[in-house]
Amino acid sequence: MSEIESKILEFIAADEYAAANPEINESNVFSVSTLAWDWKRQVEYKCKAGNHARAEVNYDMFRGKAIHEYLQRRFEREGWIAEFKLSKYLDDVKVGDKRVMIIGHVDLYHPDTGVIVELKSSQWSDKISESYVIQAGTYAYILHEMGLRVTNVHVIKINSKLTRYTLSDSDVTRAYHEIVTRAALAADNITKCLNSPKLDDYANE
Ligand SMILES: [Mn+2]
Repeated sequence: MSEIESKILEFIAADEYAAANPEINESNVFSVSTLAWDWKRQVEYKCKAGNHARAEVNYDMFRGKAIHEYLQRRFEREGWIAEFKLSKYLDDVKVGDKRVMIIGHVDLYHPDTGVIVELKSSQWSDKISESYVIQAGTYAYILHEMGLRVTNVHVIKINSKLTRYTLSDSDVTRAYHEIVTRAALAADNITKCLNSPKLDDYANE
């Protein structure tokens, strides 16, 4: 393999997220997007060793990253903030004796107008799924709680056509409460598995 091929593969496979957010490796730090997708996935990440192996070229993931970065770069020229990082401790949710922190990155946020955009690009459906609404709604809830302006919250699905869903206030509240519920379920299961000597058994539950 030539040097240039190695470099391209290395760039495609790079886990920039974990490099930029090392706290995600802590047992009590959960990702909003993972919880929104499936809280059991969050338990697996914390409880199952060696689950991070990926295919040499995960094309779907690369395609998603490329679409996000292209659009974010264009929006940034117009005053939007890309990958706006947020985090929040959940006082009543613990792994062992450590409070759980949820972290996330808003794809696009415009601080002057208060608009939030969550971009989605998976190809299997045009549908705006409930998990996308839960993710975007949680971001909106936390930004608002931080005292930042939040007016409109959109999920935009990019396929051969664009599909938009704009969240209602009740979507936002419901989303946040759903994430806290899921974080609590994940935390209980993670606490159990970390206290269990038989970590491998957990995968079959
Ligand atoms: Mn996104």
